[in-house]
Amino acid sequence: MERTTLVQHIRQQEKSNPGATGEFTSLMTEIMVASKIISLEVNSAGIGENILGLTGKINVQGEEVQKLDEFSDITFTTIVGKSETVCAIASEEKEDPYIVPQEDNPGKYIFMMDPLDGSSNIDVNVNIGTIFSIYKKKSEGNEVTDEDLLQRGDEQIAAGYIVYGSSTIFVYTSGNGVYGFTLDPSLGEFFLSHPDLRIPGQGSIYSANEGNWGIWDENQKNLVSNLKEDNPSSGRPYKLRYIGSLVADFHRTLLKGGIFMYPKDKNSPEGKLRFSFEAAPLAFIAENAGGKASTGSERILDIAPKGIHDRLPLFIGSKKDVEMAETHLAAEKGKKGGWFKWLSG
Ligand code: P6P
Repeated sequence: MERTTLVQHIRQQEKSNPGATGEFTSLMTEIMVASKIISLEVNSAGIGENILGLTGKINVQGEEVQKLDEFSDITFTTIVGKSETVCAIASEEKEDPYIVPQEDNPGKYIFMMDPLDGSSNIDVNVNIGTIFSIYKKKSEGNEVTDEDLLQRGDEQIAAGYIVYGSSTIFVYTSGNGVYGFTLDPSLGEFFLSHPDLRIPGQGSIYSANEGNWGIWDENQKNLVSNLKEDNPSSGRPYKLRYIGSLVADFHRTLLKGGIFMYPKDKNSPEGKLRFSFEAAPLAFIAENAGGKASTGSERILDIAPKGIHDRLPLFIGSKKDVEMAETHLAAEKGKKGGWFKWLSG
């Protein structure tokens, strides 16, 4: 059987782009190299030198920094920073973006990343992942400005994630379909394993941290109560699946459908997840796979952040399920959401 490598696929995609210079292929190749290095570390974590555990540092998000967080951040920043394809790298782990110095021949792309999302799960061997987003520099001249760093989600050139688990899978879109590649560790090569991924129009799984029930608002509670109602004719109750690692929960949603939600709550009135490093790239992937992504009221890709660490609520997955969620969240306070109204169309 013919096996298409990730680089071959990117080159094929780039051929259909007349203005292509090959810089995008170079950048994606370097992202792939970094992901292979991290995959090796993640899969050997706990064997030999002690790469597990905490560094004792607190990142800009106020979260404890795992050694693998720091390793992943440094690996991507070093490799992508030397690729001569990007002029800035913004990381969830760092307050300020890394600006590529002139002596390193900065390129035309802006690279955004969560270098290792879900890292609190590393020590319990749960899937974790890297999420990335690529924009084009918009401002004139060499300086990187907010015009470059705070772009609307739908100005992304490409987005992707790598999930490090039982196998390492690289998923990306450059706006022309969503493709998944599985790492063959014996060859050290990613091969096309998920051609043209599409999210089912409606699913039967919801994914949320119900431990936050007590700090959710009424409409959010009504939404989840509706999903759990025993009503087989409308495909309910939905199953609950929550891994607590966004990349893993999203990857399952992409493949099986349903809805992942991280709503705002009393402790996180803006929401917990980050626009630049989580919501925008996954929303770009979800929409390119026929799905939907919103804050519960606003399309994620219509948003331009005010700061690179902005947080927001996230409802993402099957189009019908996200629309159903939006209906409930828009219901008048205290009134049940319009599940049946929604179902009857
Ligand atoms: P909670 C992991 O820390 C993370 O950023 C995402 O990967 C995950 O979806 C979310 O937080 C889990 O948050 O509050 O349910 O532990």
